Amino acid sequence: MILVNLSFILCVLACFKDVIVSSSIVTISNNGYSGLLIAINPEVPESSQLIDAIKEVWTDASKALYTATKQRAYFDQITILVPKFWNEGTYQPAGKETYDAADVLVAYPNPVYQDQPYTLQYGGCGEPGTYIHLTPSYLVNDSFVDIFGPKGKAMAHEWGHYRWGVFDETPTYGYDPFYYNSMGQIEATRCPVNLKGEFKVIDYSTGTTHDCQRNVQDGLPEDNCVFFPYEEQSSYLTSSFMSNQYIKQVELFCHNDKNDPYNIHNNEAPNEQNRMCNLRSTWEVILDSSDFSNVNSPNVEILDTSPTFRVVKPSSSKRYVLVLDTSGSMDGKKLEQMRQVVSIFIGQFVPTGDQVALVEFASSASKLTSLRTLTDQSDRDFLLTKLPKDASGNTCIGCGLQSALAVKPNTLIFILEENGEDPAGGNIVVFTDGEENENPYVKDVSHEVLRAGGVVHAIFFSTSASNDLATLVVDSGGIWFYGSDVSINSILGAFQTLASPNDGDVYSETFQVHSSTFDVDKYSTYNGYVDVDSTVGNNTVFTFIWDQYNIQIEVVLEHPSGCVYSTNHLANANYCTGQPLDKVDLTFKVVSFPLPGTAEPGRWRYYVSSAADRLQKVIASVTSQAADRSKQPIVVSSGLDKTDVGTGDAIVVYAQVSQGFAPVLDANVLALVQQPDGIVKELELYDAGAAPDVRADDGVYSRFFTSYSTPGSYGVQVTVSQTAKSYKATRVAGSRAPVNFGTIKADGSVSINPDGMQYVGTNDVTPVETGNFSRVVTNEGFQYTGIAVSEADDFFPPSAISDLKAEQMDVNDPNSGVALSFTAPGNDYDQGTAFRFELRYVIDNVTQLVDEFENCTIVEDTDVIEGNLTQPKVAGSKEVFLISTNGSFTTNQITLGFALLAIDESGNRADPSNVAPITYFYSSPVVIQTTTVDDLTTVGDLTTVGDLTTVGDLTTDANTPSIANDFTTDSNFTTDNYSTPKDDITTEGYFITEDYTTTDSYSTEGGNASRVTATINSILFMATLILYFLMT
Ligand SMILES: [Ca+2]
Ligand SMILES: [Ca+2]
Repeated sequence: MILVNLSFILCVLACFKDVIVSSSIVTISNNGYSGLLIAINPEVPESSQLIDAIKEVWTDASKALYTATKQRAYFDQITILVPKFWNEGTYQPAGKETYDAADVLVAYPNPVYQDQPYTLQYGGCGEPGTYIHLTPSYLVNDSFVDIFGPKGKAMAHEWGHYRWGVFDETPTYGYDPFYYNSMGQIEATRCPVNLKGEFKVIDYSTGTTHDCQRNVQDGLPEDNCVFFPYEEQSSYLTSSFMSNQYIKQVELFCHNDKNDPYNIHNNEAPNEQNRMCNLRSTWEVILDSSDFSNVNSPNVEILDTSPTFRVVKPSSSKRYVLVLDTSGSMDGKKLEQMRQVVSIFIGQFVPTGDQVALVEFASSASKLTSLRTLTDQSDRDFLLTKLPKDASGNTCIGCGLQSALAVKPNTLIFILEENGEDPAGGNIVVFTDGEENENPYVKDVSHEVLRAGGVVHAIFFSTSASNDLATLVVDSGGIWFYGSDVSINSILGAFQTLASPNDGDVYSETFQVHSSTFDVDKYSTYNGYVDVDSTVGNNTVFTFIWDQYNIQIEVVLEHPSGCVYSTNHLANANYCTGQPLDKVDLTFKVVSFPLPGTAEPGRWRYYVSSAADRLQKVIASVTSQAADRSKQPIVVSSGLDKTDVGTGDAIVVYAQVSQGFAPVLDANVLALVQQPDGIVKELELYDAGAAPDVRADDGVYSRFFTSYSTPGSYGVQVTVSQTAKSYKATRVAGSRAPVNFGTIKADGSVSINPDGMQYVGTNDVTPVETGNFSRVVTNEGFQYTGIAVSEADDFFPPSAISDLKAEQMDVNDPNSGVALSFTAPGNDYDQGTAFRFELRYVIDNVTQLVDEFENCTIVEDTDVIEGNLTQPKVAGSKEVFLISTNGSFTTNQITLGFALLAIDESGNRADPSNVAPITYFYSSPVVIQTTTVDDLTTVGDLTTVGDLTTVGDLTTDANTPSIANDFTTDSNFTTDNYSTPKDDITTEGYFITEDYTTTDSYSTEGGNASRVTATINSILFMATLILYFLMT
């Protein structure tokens, strides 16, 4: 418990990750994984004990993984990246490794998960996760073994989520912990069903358990009921790692191998694995991964699975070589725009201490400056004087790359290593507007760049990306952006993203809080505003870029209090302290207002006017840093599921909004997708748990994008702002290591795990309203390589429904029907409205819906009691259908499975939905319970039934007076120990007894005795019945 409290104290520290696309470089060959990167957050103090703990845990993990994969995989090479300020130990210099690209983060706790290991996993079945998060406390404290099992096994569980995209088989948030199996019996959600145990409610205050009650409505166990596995399982049990990894015998994954029926997948459990992977076992999904399909077959000869570890530290500064295109096509406006954005990158974005060099290329390339460390303003000013002013000639991108690597061609004295550093990990940023047309080509120099370890990024200032350069970018671990000269704010955003320190230190990160493009003519004033929130404010800069003439724009910036800063320096009674603040750069056509201190939170307004005779196109951008280290800034990161998309395929845009590790919910999240023609399409992203969004309310917002028009490169920006309801979440749905709440020992006694208590329920924390805020992030771009699409074309089917749920309307009524609920897909994936649904079902063999949907029985319109299969609602709406199940069955219950798909008006068919199985009762499973309830209405509170076995509890129940009324005329039962009624009841005459359970004892007082006896007998009788029922 001490650990928990400590966690909360430490949690004021921030930890996050900038890019949510998986940037893992883990590979597997000869059964060994290499490239695994474990990064320690900069807030974690230096600790050799922590390094040792990481090594020990992952050495164990390697062994567990080798067993779990049946000798197919282990961890061969692992790199540990320590923070750059750790300086007591001996660390090798890091190459490309960055905190943001790590597979495993070692950072202070997520306020909701505390020290529970978990994986950020928002992709579909079989898709990799974003990172595994471990806390230093988890790694170094042995006490966690009691809660999550041996750490190596817990890591193997998380690796399942992270690497192979399998999901939990235990009930995670939003999934039912108990269900009726096809025999009509209650089962705990788990895998396999042969993992045996009992259902208990834990009373942590007394350290005791009691049997679970059943709900009146559906007969399933009460809310606080927990599955307690037996500590000793059958010797056949070996699975499952995604279910109860803490059980001693669990060493493998649930599978579909009929030769081992004991550990076969449980496809009846209502868990995330069954929903997301459509009833497939975790082991099937794992074997289908590229790690194992036709490669890395089992190798029993690996005797030592211990990984080798490298411990590395990043260099203290980042290095950038800007490789700028000055070919003829850049001449004029484009060159000027490039100069503007690069001037802001150098002037504002690159953190102090980092290094920048400049190279230009056209028909050939030349170095403009060596790497220069940005120590003060003079260094930035010096670099700005070196920016190219002319453009002519051909485009030789390979020359530029070679020049980034070599001062003189062929000597390979790297610019990146001029200051004595290893070129590995240095950033080469290529800014180009065209296809290369001069030797050497990119493909001729790619190997040199890769060998040197440089990370290549590209900004394509054109309608298409150079394929070879895009490939090199991806291969080198860089990112590429696409921008149009129609509006350069996305390019500005790209430079903003590139300037991120990638080291996990959110307090040194610069955030873009506003970005907009607008026109100003001579006779009008444009006004806009920015909501600066209290989590940012340091080093806030308002920047305005204009494009016409050397006639500057006039800008008035209004503080939330009403005072102003202005480019007009004439006397004004309402100037803020510090006026004049503006820095006007006529060379680059940029006005900026670097605010002193911490910007006042609130709404800042700006007014822009121009004296030019022609329209001025103006870009406004506002950047800021965290206010102080006591308050985590709200952070947005975004990603795409791919960077290449063809005809008929959709791309998924993700954005994660968080404050520290806590998700921000109900935010207004928009993706702005810039087409090759410069037109921007707006797409709202949702966190509702409908495809493509895996989980509702986890702060990851997702949406399909299908609005392609022409082949070419598309840029993506994401803007996020609050809605009236935005708040920091109270809970997180996610892929956590299941908790050992306790076990049943071999002698039948219950062993409660006291440390499990903190993980009971949903771990709600108090919601915090965000207030007004705004953020802009610029994402990597993507290429559409399909055919041109016109308005009339319809290449896109509706999306596959991923959240179908089936429930019997009323388990007590055999004619109540099946309620189906799901989120409506659209005409094109999740856009628009589909044309109709095709709903099918099977009896018993529910996997038939997965294997051969088309051969399953169709649900006719006449079977639909409520809803209309031919009138889908608009995408994102909640759909509910009530299906008739009238018929004559001789059994008490049957198993039904449902699945459906949507069809658009062009006849495009979606893939079938997840399969929703249901046990449908013709004979109510809660009949006995109902009778019991009726009989016990005098008690008024069925939840005390279990307590009746420990009779003393009854008197503590709030509803006791209703019992008391039956027994007595007043408050005899308000005292605290019913099991020794003598003590309690002496205050009134009639119940003076020696033995409460013996009915004659009550008759000693005559009068009320018979009524009392009857009632008590009734209660005891029913309690016996219920116990009997629970035991069967
Ligand atoms: Ca989500
Ligand atoms: Ca369509």
